[in-house]
Amino acid sequence: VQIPQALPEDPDPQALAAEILRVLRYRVGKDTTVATRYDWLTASIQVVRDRVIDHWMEATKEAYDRQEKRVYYLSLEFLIGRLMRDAFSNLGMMETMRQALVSLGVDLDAIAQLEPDAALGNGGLGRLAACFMESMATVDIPAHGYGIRYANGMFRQEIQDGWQVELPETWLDHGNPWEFERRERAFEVGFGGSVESVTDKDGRLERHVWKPGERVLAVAYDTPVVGWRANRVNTLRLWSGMPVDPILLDKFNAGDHMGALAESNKADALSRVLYPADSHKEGQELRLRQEYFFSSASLQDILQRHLSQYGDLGSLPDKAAIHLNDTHPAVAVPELMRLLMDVHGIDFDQAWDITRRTFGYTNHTLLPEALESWPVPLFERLLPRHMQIVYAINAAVLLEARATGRFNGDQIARISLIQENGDRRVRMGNLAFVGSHSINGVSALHTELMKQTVFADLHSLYPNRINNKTNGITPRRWLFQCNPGLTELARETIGDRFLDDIEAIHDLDRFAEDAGFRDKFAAVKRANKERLATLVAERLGIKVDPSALFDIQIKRIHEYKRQLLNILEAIALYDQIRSHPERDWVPRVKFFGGKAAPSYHNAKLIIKLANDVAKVINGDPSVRGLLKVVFVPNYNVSAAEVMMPAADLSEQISTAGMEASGTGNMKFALNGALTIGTLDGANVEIRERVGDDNIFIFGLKADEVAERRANGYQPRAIIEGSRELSQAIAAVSSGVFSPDDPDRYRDLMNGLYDSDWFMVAADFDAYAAAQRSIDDVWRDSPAWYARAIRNVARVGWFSSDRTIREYAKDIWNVPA
Ligand code: DL6
Repeated sequence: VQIPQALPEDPDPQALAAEILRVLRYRVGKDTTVATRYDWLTASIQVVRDRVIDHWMEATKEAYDRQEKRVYYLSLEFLIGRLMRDAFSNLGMMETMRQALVSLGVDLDAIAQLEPDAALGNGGLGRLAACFMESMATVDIPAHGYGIRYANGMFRQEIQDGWQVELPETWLDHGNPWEFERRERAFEVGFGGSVESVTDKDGRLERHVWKPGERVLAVAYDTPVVGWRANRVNTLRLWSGMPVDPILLDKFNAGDHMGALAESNKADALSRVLYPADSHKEGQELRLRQEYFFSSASLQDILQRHLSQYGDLGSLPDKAAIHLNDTHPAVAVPELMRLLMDVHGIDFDQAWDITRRTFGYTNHTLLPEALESWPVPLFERLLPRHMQIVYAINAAVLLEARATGRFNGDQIARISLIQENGDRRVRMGNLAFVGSHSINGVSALHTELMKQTVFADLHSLYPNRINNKTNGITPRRWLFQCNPGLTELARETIGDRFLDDIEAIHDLDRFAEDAGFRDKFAAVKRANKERLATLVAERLGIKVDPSALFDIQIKRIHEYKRQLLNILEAIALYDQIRSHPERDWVPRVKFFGGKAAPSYHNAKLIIKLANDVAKVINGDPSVRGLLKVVFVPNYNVSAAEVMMPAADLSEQISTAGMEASGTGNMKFALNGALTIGTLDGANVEIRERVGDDNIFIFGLKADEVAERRANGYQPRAIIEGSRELSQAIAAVSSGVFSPDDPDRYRDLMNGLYDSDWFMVAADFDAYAAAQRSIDDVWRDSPAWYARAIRNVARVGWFSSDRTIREYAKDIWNVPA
C-alpha cells in the first residue's frame, strides 16, 4: 500500500536506486555484476534501515529529554516474521522502492521472498508480542522489547509420508541486516554457587552476597521497530549468550581441548534454540536458565538506564513499567528484589513496594499443563539467592492472607508460592501475580475464568488487580500489507481515514447491501484465493478450485483446538457426498496448517491423520472434486499472510473455556472470512461486534463444559447416538485411512469413547449442522458477501493499537 502522504524526506525512485547501489558497493562489498539476490535483499534492507535510524535516535533522545516513562516488554518470544515489507509499508515507500529496484533489474517481490521469517516464538503469545511492539511504536509509546536472540527459532516443519518432521531453522545463515550488535552493552549473568551473609561489626546482618558458581555474558542485539508512518521507532533488544572467557587456556594447555570450550558451549546454549512447546511446561533446566538469563540481563540494563538518568531507584515505578509476557520472565520478580536489596542496598519493604508498582503481568492460558512451576531443588541449585527471596516474599504474602482471617488452610496453600503436595515446586504464576500491581487476561471470558479458577484465591486476597485486555492485531501487517487488494478497495470506497484509525473501516458497513461493491469485494477475495491455489499447486501438487468455499484452520495443533473435530466432520461430509451424490453439495476445500510440539504424540498423530484423510478424499473420483483436504506444511507468519486473505471460513472451534483469546480469529474476520466457532476466547466479543447473523456459533458454552465434566460426561452414549460421528470414528479406527497400518488411530479414537476431555463428541452434531447452514448461506452469494463485508467493517476494534492504548492507560500509566 502506497500511503498518500509520503514522508517529507522520501526520495524519488532514482535517488533511491542510487542509494541502493551505494550500499551494495560499500557495505555489502559487491557490484551489480556479481550481486546475488541475497545481496540485493541486504542492500534494500539497509537502505530502509538507514532511513529509520534518524527517527530512532530522535525518539530515543526525546524520551530522554522529556523524562518520559518507558515501557519494557519482557517476552521469551517475538514472532516477528519478515520485516522488510512492513518497514516499506510503514514508511510509505513500497512503490518507490519497487520502482527503484525495477530500474536496477530487481523484482521486489522475489527478493522479499528470500527474507527469513524470524520465528522467535511458538504461536499466539509470540505473535501478540510482535503486534504489540509495532503498535507501541505507532501510538507513540517509548518502549523496549526484551527477549532472546535464538540462533534457531521455531523449527521448520516438513511433512514426510504425512508425518511431521522437525528441521532446524537457521534464519541467521545470511546474516541479519536489521540488527545492530552492541558488544558494549553486555551484562554478566550468574548461576549456581552460594550465598554469603555479610554482617556488621556487631554481628548484625547487613546484606546477602550471592557468589555464583558460573557466569556468562548477555550481549545485546538491537532491531529498530517502526510504527505506522514512522511515527516513532522503538527498540527490540535481544540477548545472545557469550562466555566470559572464550577459551580456558589453562585447560587447553593441559590438553583438555573440550573442557577448554565448555564455558563457551554453555553460554552458546542459552541462546541456541527456542523451546518449541507452547502449551505444556518444559521442566528442563536449560529453559529456566534461559528465563533467568534474559530477565536478569534486561533488568540490569533497565536499572542502569534509570540510574544514569535519575540517579536513584526510588523513582523506578514512575519512570519504568516492566511487563511480564506470561510467566516466562516471572523470575524477574525476585531478580529485581535481589538487585534492589543486595546490589543497591534498599530494604525489603521498600524493594517490595518498588517491585510491585513496577511490574504488570499478562496470563495467556488456563491450561493446567501450561502453568509453569519449577522443582524447588532445581530452582535452589541454579538460583540460591532467588530461592531465599521467594521464601521471604511468600512469608510476607501468607502472613498478609492469614491476617485477613478470611482464608482457610486449603486456600492459604493455594495462595502459596510453593506447591507443597507432591514434589515441592515454585509456582511462577503465583510469583508473577504477587509481584505485580496488575494481572490481566486476554479476553473477557478468559479474564472471568482466571478469577474463578486458577487465581480465585489470589483474586480474593487482591481483588483489584485482575483486569481484562482483549487481544488485538496490527492492521498494518494483517490488512494493509497482506491484503493490498482489499485495502485499495476500501480506500477508493471510504477514503483513507481507516489507515490511521482502523475503527473507521466501519464506514464499509453500509456497502454490504451495495451489489456493485459486493462484486468488487468478491473479486478481491477471488484473487487472494487464486494466489493461495497457486501456492498449493506449486508446493504440494494439489489442484484446488478458487471458486470453492475455502475453509481454513491454521494454528498450533492441539487437542483443545480440536483439529480432530474438523477432520471427523470432513470424513462425515465425504461419506455424505458419496451416499447422496444427487444433492447440491457446496464445493469446499478444507485447509489445515500448524505445528505440533515435537513431544506431543497425539498432536503429531492428528497431523498424520489430516494427511491420510487428504490422500483418500483427494484421490477418490466419486467425490468429483467437491471436497478437498489440504495440509499446508510449515505454517508460519509468511504463510499466514497468504492464507488469511484467502479464507472464506475461519475455523475457531476450541472447547469452550480453553482458548484464552485467539488472534487468528481477528485476522480472518478483518480479511473478510466468516467464523464458525464456539463461544470461547475472543470469539465471544467478535460475535458481539459482528452480530449474530454474521457468525456461526455452535456447541457447548464454557460453563456447560465445566458442568458436564463435573457430572460425569459419557461420550460413548453420545457417539452411539450420532450416526455420522460413529461412522466417521469407526472408519478411522478400523484403518480406512491407514491401510498400511490399520491400528494407527485406534488409541486416538478409543480416547474419544473413553474420556473425550475436549468434548469432540458432545459438539460434533452441532458443528456438522452449523457447517450445513454455512453451505446454505454460501449458495446465496450476495448474502454471503454482505456478511463478509460486515465482518471486515465491524472488527476494527480488535486492533492492537486499541489494546495497547488500554494497557497504557490502565496498567502502565503512560500517555498514548
Ligand atoms: O494471548 C495470545 C495468545 C492467545 O490468543 C491464545 O488463545 C493463547 O493460547 C496463547 N497462549 C500461549 C501460551 N501458552 N499456551 N497455551 O501461547 O496466547
